[in-house]
Amino acid sequence: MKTKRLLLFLVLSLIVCNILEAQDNYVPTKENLENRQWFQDAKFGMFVHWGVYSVLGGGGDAGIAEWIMQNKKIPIKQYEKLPSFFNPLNFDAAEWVAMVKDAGMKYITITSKHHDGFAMYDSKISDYNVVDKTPYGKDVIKMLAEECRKQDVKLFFYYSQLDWHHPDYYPRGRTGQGFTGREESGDWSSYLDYMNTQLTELLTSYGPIGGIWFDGMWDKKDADWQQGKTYQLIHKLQPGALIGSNHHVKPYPGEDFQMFEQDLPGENTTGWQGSHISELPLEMCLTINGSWGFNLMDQNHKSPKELVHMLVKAAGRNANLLLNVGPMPNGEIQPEHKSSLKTMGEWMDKNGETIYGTRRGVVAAEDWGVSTQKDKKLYLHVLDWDKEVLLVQPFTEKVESVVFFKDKSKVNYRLDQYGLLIEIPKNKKDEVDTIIEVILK
Ligand code: FHN
Repeated sequence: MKTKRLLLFLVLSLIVCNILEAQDNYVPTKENLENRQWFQDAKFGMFVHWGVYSVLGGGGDAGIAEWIMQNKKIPIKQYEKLPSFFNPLNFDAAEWVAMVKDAGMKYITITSKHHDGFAMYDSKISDYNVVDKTPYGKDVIKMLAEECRKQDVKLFFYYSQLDWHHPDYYPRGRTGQGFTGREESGDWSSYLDYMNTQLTELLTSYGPIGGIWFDGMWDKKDADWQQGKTYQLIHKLQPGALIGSNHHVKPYPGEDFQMFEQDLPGENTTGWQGSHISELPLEMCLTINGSWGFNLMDQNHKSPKELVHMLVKAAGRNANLLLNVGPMPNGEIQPEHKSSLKTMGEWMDKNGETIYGTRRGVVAAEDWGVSTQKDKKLYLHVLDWDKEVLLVQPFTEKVESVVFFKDKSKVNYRLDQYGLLIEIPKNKKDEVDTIIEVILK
């Protein structure tokens, strides 16, 4: 077994070493560009934060559960006991993927390794993984990948560059200091080789994947991440795979999409977002309550209406919504989250035409709502407006017709130099989103 591992490591390292140039002059392949378009059309995906931290369910705090190792200063020696309690007997990949489809979601992005360094797949370079260290002993990522393929859902891998477990993640960054019990030494380039080898495993053992969702560079902002080498490796192994990195700054060469965490593009309630919105496909990720990983004490769930609003507002800003669930240690998704996803799916069943395949409409996002558009069809999503007359301005387009999307009944409107004035009688208002369909000339 050991010799097999060593051999595989050598082969993977050889692939890594052959790819040295940076991605500065990166030109995406045709397949990659097509996937970017697919991504922008898809609009809605499920983020999954699942790891051995779920066993602790946040440890009684309402904080971010997957950070428990750092927040409670749990040394590696103690944290390493957690995998032995991780036995998700109720995990049913087919059910997860069916739930995703029913919610109207088109892809899943799952944590292959979070900051705790524990691989949720059968890593060969390290036995700190779900197959070797848990009583469950199965590769949950493989099970999910197979089911995604069967049910035609794309799978992306989240990968944390930050690592609180690996000794060579050194010099340490802002987190994972002291308490972990690691020696105050390490070889950064060995860590990068380790990371590239794990990425190679992920890109060669699970079939075609949607892309890699990086996180954690912010921990060591000024380190030499040799990103070009990593990005080139990924694009060489799977040219169509989309790369995004949650570094909270302007995208670097080689990245294929840009993400925003807990904020719509252009907003910065978290204080993490840079002001730059790139021309790349955009994605906003969001928690349903306040935690990414499963948190027993966090009952602060956003309502289905709030969640639909986020999806619509993101679409009106050209961004996808990647909505997070933190599965429980038994492998099930929290019932509250399942129920919200079901309600969103019902909404998408009726109104998906105004979201999927659209782009931000000609009318800019306003306090009352947003617009989405596909060719000559402009959809005004009136989300927050209690008056019966709405003046949409500026509005310089020529109009063919204006109807309520729901029943195609005519909307009384006036178009003049002030903009497009529309009447929304009380009985036509939708509690969640009053959608007005405007056919442009
Ligand atoms: O620290 C992580 C956090 O646990 C979670 O994974 C989110 C998801 O966007 N990203 C990080 C913070 O930027």
